[in-house]
Amino acid sequence: MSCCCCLDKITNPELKAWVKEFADHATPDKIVVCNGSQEEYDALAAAEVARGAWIKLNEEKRPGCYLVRSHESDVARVEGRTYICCKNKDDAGPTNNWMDPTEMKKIMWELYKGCMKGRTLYVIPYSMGPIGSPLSKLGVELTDSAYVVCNMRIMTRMGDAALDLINKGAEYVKCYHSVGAPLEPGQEDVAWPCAPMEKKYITQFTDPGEEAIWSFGSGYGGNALLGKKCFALRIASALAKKEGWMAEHMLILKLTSPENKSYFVTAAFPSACGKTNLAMMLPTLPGWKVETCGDDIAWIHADKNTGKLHAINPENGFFGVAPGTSKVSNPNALEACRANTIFTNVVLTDDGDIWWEDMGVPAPAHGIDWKGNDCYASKEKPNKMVANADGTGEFIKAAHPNSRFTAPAEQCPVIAKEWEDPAGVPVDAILFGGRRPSTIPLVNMATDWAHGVYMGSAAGSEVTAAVISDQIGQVRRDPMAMLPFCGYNMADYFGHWLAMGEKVAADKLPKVFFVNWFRKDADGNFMWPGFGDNSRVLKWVCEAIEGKASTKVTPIGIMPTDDAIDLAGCETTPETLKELLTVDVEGWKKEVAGVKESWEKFGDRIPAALTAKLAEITEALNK
Ligand code: OXD
Ligand code: MN
Repeated sequence: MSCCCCLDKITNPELKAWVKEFADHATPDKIVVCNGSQEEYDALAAAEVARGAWIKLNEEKRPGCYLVRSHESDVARVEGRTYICCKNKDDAGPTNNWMDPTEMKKIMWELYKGCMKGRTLYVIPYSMGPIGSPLSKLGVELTDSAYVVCNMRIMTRMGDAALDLINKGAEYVKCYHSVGAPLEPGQEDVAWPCAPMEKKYITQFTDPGEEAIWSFGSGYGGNALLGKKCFALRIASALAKKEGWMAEHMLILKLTSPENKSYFVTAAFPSACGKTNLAMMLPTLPGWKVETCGDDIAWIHADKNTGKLHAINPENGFFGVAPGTSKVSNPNALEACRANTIFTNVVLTDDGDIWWEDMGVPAPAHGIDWKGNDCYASKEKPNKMVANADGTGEFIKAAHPNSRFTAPAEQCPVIAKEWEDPAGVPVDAILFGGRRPSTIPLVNMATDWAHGVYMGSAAGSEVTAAVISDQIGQVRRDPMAMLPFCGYNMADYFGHWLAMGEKVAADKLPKVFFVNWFRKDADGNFMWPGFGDNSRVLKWVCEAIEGKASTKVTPIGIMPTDDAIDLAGCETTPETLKELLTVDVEGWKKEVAGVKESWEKFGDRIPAALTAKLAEITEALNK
């Protein structure tokens, strides 16, 4: 191994020893300690282009942008291979895969043996949250993937500044990552190396003082960019429980009224419910403005100065789902990825640009799909692609449904000036939501914090025919949108939410709301226009925060009166709005029974305050 002199940059002896120990085991050809510079990023990208793994996009149309195609088997997070490892199985809870930490370490250490042969070991020091903020946390990821280095540079504050803090003795979380594809001498590398599914492991060790992430076999997104889901949610949620704060799967937005009063709102929605769109929304209500602080993760603390809950976005970029991001749904996201962006698994056009389904622009006459095959604009529908050169035949998904753009947050045209405030932003409202074609009204406010926690614990999304046909209409519960991301027993997590309510005076706690943009009528059409028109709901949320909203008390919470949502200039009729704001008592009885059933697997670990809330709502519905 050529042990490069840049290891000298590591003056923290414990970090140096840890890197050396792993290098001796994984046997890379060389070690590079990443400094996080543009030059370093450019050189890595150029080397990936030179070996044919990445494609440099048209410099005029997409300056500083690259297209990468993953292996066909390595396209998403692998929840079935994701583990929470702690000594006591019950602490991981019934919603997480669990293995004994010693056993898992044995399996994975064996996998790591020689796994970096023929490759470079990159040492990535990084900060989740602004460098030096008391709310930020540090990590070091050891990886053999240049794709990971470049994505981590966009998604985190990576390089010398983070290393400096660690060299001075700051705590950090140790993260191993390998694509799990050693190269024998003379063997040519493939474009996207990875290991077969049965060898992939995404492991979080969560016992106090033992926090670590070991990832093997996948190079994609949340499996490999370890600062994101593994650290900022799974490890962070476990740390947060211990230390008295919260790590949540939430966007953070700043909303400013025509009177120039600003509010900060966080929102937790499961995947495919439009978090990034809401975070960057262009309000249709005149005079209202939405700015973005974050689109995926919020770390929330009780602030000593303001006495309120404050949120920071620990990330530095957006790892957004490409298909569906369009000039209509999210022009700000499109602008954010106009330059300096890594695109993964989208379509390459003949002029060196990119395309995906529902981008709001017609499909190119010819392109290369995410698998590297030719694809053509459909004759039948201009916004679809087919495999036949004459434009006939079945539509294909030319961009993978989970194709992504990795873009720097600062490039978002509506990034809020407070987004990097080291003290975070004061949270005025928390929204929960999901894709619910029936029953759940447009908006509903919790009567108190415990009711808000109940609302979050009941969150879920209805499975549509397009996804899994034998579960149509069924609700998949995804409490607080954290089902795949909570690093410990979810019943204890509900308890922690309740405890956080004690840290702040009742009048300083954020108000909690449940929203549903996805109600459908009997013909299956959406009843609410969504997107920029969601500003109408946000306006009512602000009025409710001010205590000035027109409200009615219902068995399920506090709702707008039929005329309380501003419909000026909106296509929705007052009759439809009335329907969207009606409590379907029979539907709600089933809903509450569904929540109760979803708690059964936690046994008596569900906090009494939540059981009491459920009983209270059931009683009110039965009256
Ligand atoms: C994400 C997810 O990638 O939630 O943000 O899956
Ligand atoms: Mn997410």
